[in-house]
Amino acid sequence: MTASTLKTFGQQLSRRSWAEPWKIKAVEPIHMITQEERLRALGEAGYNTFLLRSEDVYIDLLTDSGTGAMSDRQWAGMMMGDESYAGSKNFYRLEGAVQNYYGYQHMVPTHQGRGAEHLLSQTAIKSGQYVPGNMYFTTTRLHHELAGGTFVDVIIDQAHDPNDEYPFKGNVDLDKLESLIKEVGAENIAYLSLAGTVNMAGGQPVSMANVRQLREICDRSGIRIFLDATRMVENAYFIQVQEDGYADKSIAEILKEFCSCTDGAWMSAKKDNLVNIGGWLAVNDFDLFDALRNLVVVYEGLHTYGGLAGRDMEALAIGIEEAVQDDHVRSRVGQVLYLGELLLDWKIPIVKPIGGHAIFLDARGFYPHIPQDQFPAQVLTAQLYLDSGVRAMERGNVSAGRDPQTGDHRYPALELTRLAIPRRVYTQAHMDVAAETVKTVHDARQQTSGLKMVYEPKNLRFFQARFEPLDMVGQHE
Ligand code: P70
Repeated sequence: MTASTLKTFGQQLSRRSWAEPWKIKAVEPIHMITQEERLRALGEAGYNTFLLRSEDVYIDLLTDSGTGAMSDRQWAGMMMGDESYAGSKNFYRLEGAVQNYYGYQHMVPTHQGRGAEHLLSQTAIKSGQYVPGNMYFTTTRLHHELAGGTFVDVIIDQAHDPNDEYPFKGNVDLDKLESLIKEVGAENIAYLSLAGTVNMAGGQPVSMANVRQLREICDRSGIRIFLDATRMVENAYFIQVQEDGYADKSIAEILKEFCSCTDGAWMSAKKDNLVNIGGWLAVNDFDLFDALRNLVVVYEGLHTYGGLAGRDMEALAIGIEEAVQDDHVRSRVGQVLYLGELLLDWKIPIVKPIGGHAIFLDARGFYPHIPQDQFPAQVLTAQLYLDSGVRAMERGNVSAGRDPQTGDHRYPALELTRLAIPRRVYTQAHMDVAAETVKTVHDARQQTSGLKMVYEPKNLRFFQARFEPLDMVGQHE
């Protein structure tokens, strides 16, 4: 199929519209609790939106992970689960879908993305090696570190500036990568850890030109490239609409071309692949696959289910097919763009350009008076929830954690609050509510004060950390 046969209604008529290519068949009621109840709920949750009960949330923009709506075909597929311990037919359907749409030869299923990160890191990183990548992701970097590796950020500088409008802010800086190779030697580099649309940078894409150049550099030095394909379909969409020569190629064609420049990929299927749980790891090298297949039985399950039920693998195989449909991706990214453009019209500080899966509010722009060790992005998530029951996620100093060497906060350049949009779940009217709450909180920004962290877990602290408003600290002591 060529891209022209896949054009949406809006595109065919040269209109801007990006209406969803589906209608709603089942609904789940949601409701908004009172402001008094929200204040109590947030206090009980230690001012951390990860610790709220979902029943106390009105519009849940915490994450786009596992929160999407499955299609009627996927639900029908759930009834086709073959729950045999070994050799389930759904495994072969999943393997076929990964081979067909991503192009890798060998696939191991995992329970979710971090299961795949664990297996890859333990297998492909030797203690003491470096792992360059286009900005850190929390779980990815932790798995590098747990395997004895050291992550090195080689993303272009523009990615750290929320106002730089370069269209491919996910790109690797080739000079940074080459200097690292020169400095430490190719043998001390485990692999290049490349993410398609960079989550922590604001959902920013990598260009096809960049991955081609990376392939060349890595071929010259014998370094492998592994792709975090979690949101690579959305990356393919940005290539289609922004990179010369790709306007007439389908998302599916672009996805496969991009993946062909890499040696393998890991996946949190809870995002692009439209399932509530699942992941996979796929590589071309048989020996590496053999090692991964041997490790998956220790941590996840047999290599033909990897922690998933047969029915989950079936829904995932169908999800992969649906994920690469051009009209689906256009409407998905279009909804994110709709929310972002409302906020830009109101001059709210957000990361630009607008990315694929979420709007990232620039918390420094909201609260220049709150120092970074009083967690402005955490403050912003709390304020949004208090205003309207909209749940967002901190992506700043709390998420960045502590430097293992110095023990100090990492103080990242980006201090962001993420409004992630689940796939096929909310309507345009819900986006209006989200935009309005952001505006209200922005209008009240000068009266807002910081937070103190009163409980800090060792790993991935953002999930379970607890806070108190600074003006309240001491009242309980
Ligand atoms: C999110 C989720 C998960 C994720 C990801 C990328 C680019 C790997 C994974 C891991 C969930 C999350 C995870 C850690 C902190 C906060 C939120 N991202 N690579 O909301 O996959 O969750 O399936 O193990 O975005 O962005 P998984």
